[in-house]
Order: sequence, then C-alpha cells, then structure tokens
Amino acid sequence: MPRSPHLARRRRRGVMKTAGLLATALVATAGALTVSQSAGAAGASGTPGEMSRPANKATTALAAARVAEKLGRGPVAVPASGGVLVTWRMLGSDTEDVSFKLYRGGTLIQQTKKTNYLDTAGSTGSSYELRAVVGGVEQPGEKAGVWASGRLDIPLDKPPGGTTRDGVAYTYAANDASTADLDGDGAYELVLKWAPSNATDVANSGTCTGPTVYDAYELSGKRLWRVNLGTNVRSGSHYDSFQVYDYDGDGRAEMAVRTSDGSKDSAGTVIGDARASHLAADCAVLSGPEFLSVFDGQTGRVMDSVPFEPARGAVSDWGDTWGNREGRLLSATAYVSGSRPSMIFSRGIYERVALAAYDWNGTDLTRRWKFDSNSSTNAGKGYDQQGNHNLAVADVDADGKDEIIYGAMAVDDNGYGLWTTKLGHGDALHVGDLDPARPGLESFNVHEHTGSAYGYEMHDAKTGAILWGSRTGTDVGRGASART
Ligand SMILES: [Ca+2]
Ligand SMILES: [Ca+2]
Ligand SMILES: [Ca+2]
Ligand SMILES: [Ca+2]
Repeated sequence: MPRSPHLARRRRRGVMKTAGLLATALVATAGALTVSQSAGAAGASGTPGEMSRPANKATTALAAARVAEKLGRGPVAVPASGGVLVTWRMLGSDTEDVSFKLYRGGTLIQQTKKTNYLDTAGSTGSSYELRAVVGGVEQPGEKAGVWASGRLDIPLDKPPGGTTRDGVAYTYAANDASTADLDGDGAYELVLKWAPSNATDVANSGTCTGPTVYDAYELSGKRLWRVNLGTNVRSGSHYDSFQVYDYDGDGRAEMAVRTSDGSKDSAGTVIGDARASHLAADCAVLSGPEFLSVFDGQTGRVMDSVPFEPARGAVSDWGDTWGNREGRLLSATAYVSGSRPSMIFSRGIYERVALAAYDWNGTDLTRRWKFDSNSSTNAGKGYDQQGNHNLAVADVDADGKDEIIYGAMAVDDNGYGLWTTKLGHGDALHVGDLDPARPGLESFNVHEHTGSAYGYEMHDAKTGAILWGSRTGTDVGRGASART
C-alpha cells in the first residue's frame, strides 16, 4: 500500500498533566455548535455560590504517571445569580499549595485555592484575568470575557452537499465533536464530524451515502482544516468513529480515523488509489482496502496510514453476509501502556469481536496488540457475542494500565482476554466506582438476549463476577448508573 507523506518531526516539548476539566456541554445544531456551562450548581460549601475544590490524591498520583494534555487554566465567566461566576481548571500536576489570583479590569479581586469565584460586582461587560500562584510565584495570566448568554456560540462552515450516484441529494449536519488542543497553545479546539443527510445505520444495506467530513475549528469559529473520507467509507454512526488526542506527547493532538482509497487530507492529498471505487451495486462497501490514518491536528495533513485492524477479511466471518456484523466499529483512547495513550479500534458486536491497539510516536503508527474472539487463544471461551454499542476504558486492577471493557467482556492492557460474563450483547454499560463502599470498580450492564440469566446486572470490573442483577426474559434496551 502507498505510504502517506510524513510531516517533519516536530521538536518535542515538555509535557504536563491535566485534570479537573470544566463541566461543559456541547450542543450541535445544523449551523453552529454551542458550548454551555452551567452556573446553577454552585453553592456546595464555603462562600455562598462557590463550589468546593475536589481533593482526590489517588487521582492526582495516577495522573502524574501518565503523559497528558498540556492545558492552561481555561477561565470561563458566565452570568449567575448574584453576579458573574468565573471558573477554571485545576491541573493534575498541581501541588497542594497552588492558589489563584483573579483580576477584574486589571484589579485583583480575589485570591483563592478554589477553582471558581462568584464575582458579585461583575457584569456582562467585565473582563477577567486569572493567574495561578505556584510555589509562591505568580504565573502568566489567561483572560476571559463574560459569555453574556451563558454559552459560547461557535459559527460553523457547513460543507456543500451533493448527489450520490443513485441520484439522491444530500446536505450536511453537525454530528459528533471532540475537544483537544490541536495547536499546542493550551486551549481547546474542536474537531467536528459532518454527517450527510443520507448517512445510514449499518443495518440498512443497499443505500448510497455522501462522504463523512471532519472539520477543525478554533472556538472563535475559524476553520483550521477539512478532511473528507470519500465514498469508499460508508457514512453512518457505526462506520466512522474517530479519536482526537495527543498520542506522541508533543503538546498537539492528532486525529485518527479509518480511511480507504480516495480519502483526502486538508491539502487534497489522496490516501490510497484516488480512482478506485469499492462500492457494490447497492452502494454497500464490503471490500477494498481499509487504512488507519493519523492526521496532524494543526494542519489536517495526513502523517501516516497503515492497514486497518481489526481487518474486515471475509465479511461472513463476522456473522452475516451483508455487513451488519462486519460494519460495526468503535474506538477509544486508553493508557494500556500505563504512561502513554494508545488508540483502540474495535470491530464486531453480535458474533465475532475484535479489538486492536495502536501507538503513534510522531512518525509511525505501530500496532501494539490485537484481540480476536476467533483466535486460537480465545475461541470457545465465550468472548464472542459479548460486544456493546459502546465500550469503556478503566484501570480495573489498579496497576496504572487501562483495560477495555467491551460490553459483557474485558480485554486486559496487554490485549489478552480478561473475563467474560457470557451474558451477551447489550446496548449500554457504565463502569466506575459505582459502589464506593466496595473496593475496586464495578460495571453496570444491560443485556438484549431474552435468554440471558440477567437482563441487567452489576459485576466486578476486575473479575466479571456478578454482584447483583435480575433475570428479565426481555431485551433491556437501555440502562444507566447515576448518583441519585
Ligand atoms: Ca489550542
Ligand atoms: Ca501530538
Ligand atoms: Ca490495569
Ligand atoms: Ca467500588
């Protein structure tokens, strides 16, 4: 296969660790993205209207072992009851002595160890500057105006629509988005997936779709680049899961996504064969090469492409002949090595299940491992048929390395199967310390098979041992865990 042009290796920068991200919500509409931050949850303790600082030394220690984003404090100011609420980040690398000085219009109005302040004298016209004090030394400031409407509207540049070869016109609507620091300035940008109006579920074979497009934006709405997956990657939520993360630790995030012949980077560089078409007569894409491509987050230029794993192989190996089993792909980012982030891609849910982990070092994509329920190691052990429509990443055995919890089964950090409950496919799961009184993490999982011993259950995330649950005899289609 053709190798994509590499960009020159950039000078490696120091890395810092970040935790305590702002609680923000992304809302995508047809023409704009809205970033909202709630000011309504204030008032836990201390000064009325302020939120107390979280103290989690275990999390801080774990974050210290992991190369993470190098982010700034990200101050955000929104109107709130009684004034203007200014909030900012605590970093995973912060020590206990960190404090913050908040200025309004150049005047110091507060020094605090908390990460928010309700400025009762603030107004929508106020301008703020936040300076952390680390080791007694005041750090460079970051400025914030007030989001007068309580949210930030980001104008988007909608791609032009088109017509598929079967004569169906399509337009684009904003779909999933990912946040990351693409240019290394310590502030987030957005990578947005544009879905054509004829994007389709993988269960619906035999329709043509427009191509999936990815854009990067500054929060000002300035578009940084556009990548087009082309017609040989069918468009739909199961086909084009993407990851945006700083995999090589140089302070700038990359985008990783499955591509094929005809995918184009921001400069028009074609991946694979520009003239090849792998569409069947009904527009299904069940053949042709698949690549894992990594794109420079700052420029949208492709830096490397390698054969994608888990590979399609024979469509029928996944459980049917029309692609409803083969074409279900998910992705995640996980610290399976402990210190560095890896890309995780999965294929198959209902029958065969496979996952692969890749590393990016700035010049080359390298496959770390591959798990396959059909391999000689795993066949017959009950790892097939266990996948979900989502997967979770968690360090279930507290050794600093992440495991992948894929529905009713888990893969260890080294790519070997860890456990399977054999309860079968489900639509939803939540993993976390769901029972704080019980050591370790738990997973809450719902199940679709009417013959499953449990329609919903919670199990030990390290061993898969069932803790409680109930047989339902029905498809429990949804489930969630929450602190009520
Ligand atoms: Ca940035
Ligand atoms: Ca990077
Ligand atoms: Ca682990
Ligand atoms: Ca627990």
